[in-house]
Amino acid sequence: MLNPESRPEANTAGTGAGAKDEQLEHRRVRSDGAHLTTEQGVRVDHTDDSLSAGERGPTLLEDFHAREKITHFDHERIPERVVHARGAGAYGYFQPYDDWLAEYTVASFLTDPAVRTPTFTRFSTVAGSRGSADTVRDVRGFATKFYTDHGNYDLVGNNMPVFFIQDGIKFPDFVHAVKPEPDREIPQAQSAHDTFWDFVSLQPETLHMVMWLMSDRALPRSYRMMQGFGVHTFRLVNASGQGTFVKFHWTPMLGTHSMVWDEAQKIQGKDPDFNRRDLWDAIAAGAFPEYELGVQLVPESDEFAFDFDLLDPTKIIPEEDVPVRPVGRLTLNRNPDNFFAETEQVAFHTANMVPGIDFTNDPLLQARNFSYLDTQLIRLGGPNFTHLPVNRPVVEVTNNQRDGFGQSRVHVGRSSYEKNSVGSGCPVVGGEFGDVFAHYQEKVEGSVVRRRAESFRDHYSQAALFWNSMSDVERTHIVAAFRFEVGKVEDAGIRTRVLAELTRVDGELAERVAHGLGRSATPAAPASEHGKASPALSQLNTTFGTCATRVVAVLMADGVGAADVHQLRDELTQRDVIVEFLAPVDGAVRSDQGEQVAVDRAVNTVASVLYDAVIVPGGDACAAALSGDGYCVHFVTEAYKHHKPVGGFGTGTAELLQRCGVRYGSRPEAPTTMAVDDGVLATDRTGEQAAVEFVEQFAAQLARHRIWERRTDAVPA
Ligand code: HDD
Repeated sequence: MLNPESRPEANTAGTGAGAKDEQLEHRRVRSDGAHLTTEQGVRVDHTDDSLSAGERGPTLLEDFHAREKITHFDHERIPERVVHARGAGAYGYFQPYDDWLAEYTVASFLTDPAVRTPTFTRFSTVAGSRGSADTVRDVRGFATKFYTDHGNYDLVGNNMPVFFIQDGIKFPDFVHAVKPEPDREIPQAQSAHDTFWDFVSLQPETLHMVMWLMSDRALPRSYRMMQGFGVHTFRLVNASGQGTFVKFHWTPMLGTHSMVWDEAQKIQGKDPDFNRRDLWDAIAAGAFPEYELGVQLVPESDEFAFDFDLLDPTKIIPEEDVPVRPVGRLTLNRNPDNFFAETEQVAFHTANMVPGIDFTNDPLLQARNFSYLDTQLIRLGGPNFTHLPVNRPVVEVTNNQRDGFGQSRVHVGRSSYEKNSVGSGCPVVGGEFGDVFAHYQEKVEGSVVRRRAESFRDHYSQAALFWNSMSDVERTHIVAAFRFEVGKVEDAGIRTRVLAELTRVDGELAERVAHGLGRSATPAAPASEHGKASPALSQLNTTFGTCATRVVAVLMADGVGAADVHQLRDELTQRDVIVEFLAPVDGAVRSDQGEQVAVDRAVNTVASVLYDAVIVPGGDACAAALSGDGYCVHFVTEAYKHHKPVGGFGTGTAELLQRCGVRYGSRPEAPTTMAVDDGVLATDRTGEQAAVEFVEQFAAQLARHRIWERRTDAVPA
């Protein structure tokens, strides 16, 4: 339960924020109190038995109801997205903080703080199919459709700021390599296989992105706790037609946090819908996810001021060189009504642009501008997918495009061409820049060539920059990820080539990976020894400080101190922490005073990997019962192994934590005073004041997300 006072109102009116919701209301169909009819609106008397000649005879063709019902069912599926098939979406709104960006763009949805623009955002994994698990090692999609007053604008980004390839013509090759191998169709939603690493080893341009993929960024704790990036350099255009290069960044207000790999793998079995459920539940509980939009701006005069090409999507602009300036905030405040109608049918397109934003010649972006429209034609069955409720702009659509499968507009009048006189010359073409989209007038000249620019050739410097910028713990995770992934590669030649490429990024990285593979790294000088780092790239340098919406398990059994657990829950809920009471069986446990304490779930229906922290309450009988329950002991040990805060509150809990292998700093036994060490907090005190002090300290640990410095290699879970 969240603290009700901190819940913002859903869909509170603001300029335009409710416009999409109002539009959708006209398309919502509710069955409450309705009669069952055919698609023709004819009421049906019976739907459980087919019409047949005699009770045991053949089914009759004239049973139009059965035929229609089965036919419709037979056609229910549409092709899944060729990439990003697995996803979850939510409606919301975007609101700028102020108007400072108006100097650079005429896009009022980015510059007018009075305007709340309705949005739909879809998060996704990339490689897996629609039914694959959420917590795989993968890039996450972060695509937002802004239903602006000037038409739809789509920012189709990822949670990593670079991409695997530089030119879209290689996208089919890349996707074929990462998808399940075509003969056996395995592995599902994994990059840990030969074809992916074969591609990587032969295409050094992938290396920078591969560093991100092997990092904790590929294992977000929640869609609510990951960054987003537009990736490409785009262009803002102001009222005088002047362009400025721009990179878009989304920063989650809850901080950027990840899981550990072991945990992510286990969640794939315990709750394959983990991230989807997390998003839905948070929005349903009123804990609306929020992200700040920021921009890095580069004047056109500085186009060549960097040691990389701004048009190269495998490069970042270090934030230390060009700071990210805040623009406004996205709030996701409404779950869709129907997954298929909205989340599945939403159609994003990088070329959905509005006045004030424009493209650059990034060759990856140029290909995307073709691919997204093309893919919707097969996925959604024809050119009228823009009429689908989730895809419709909130502004009027008037043009001379006509007919096609699923045409839902009834165009009135005789003219469907431009210019016309019979339709009074309508729809009228043109208007002031800002109201109309006019392509940016960039001067372009050159010979027709099929050749990569020299400025795109350095594939190692920023891969090394990323490695240099990581903390020790992040480096350890990256090395472990490479060992896991390349360790799954069967072809020895591919392993050798990957190690050779890593050597060119950083010698220490290559050596540590090679060691895990039982090899020695091929000696070669790193291609880049600039020694530079960008501190902003380390997740440990992102924002910490809130424990809101973290989920804490309180394990309990008969004999628990009822007043204590309720007090703990109240104190944590005040901080917007979600608390669940778990016990060996569902229903209720009997407290030390003989009263019933309601249990939220039986512990065997969940697992520690689904929680951010665990608390074991006393007294002695409860602690003893939990000590004797293997599932409960494993729960605590595993949470401890995964660097989560662990708490013991009340008598007997120090012994219980010891039984679970929980160490207190360098000591095996937890002391009974109220002190925290290594993310473990234990006390044998009880009562109201003790609970207040305990939660104060425990919440601070929770806000750290994970106790990364805790050594857990030897923990057997
Ligand atoms: Fe893409 C989907 C993000 C490169 C072709 N892409 C898709 C989605 C996201 C991205 C978030 C899911 C949208 C949704 O939720 O419906 N894609 C990216 C990013 C890229 C990128 C950040 C590099 C910077 N994509 C990329 C290239 C191509 C595509 C180079 C093709 C040349 N992407 C597609 C697609 C998809 C898609 C095939 C599949 C389903 C869809 O578009 O609607 O057209």
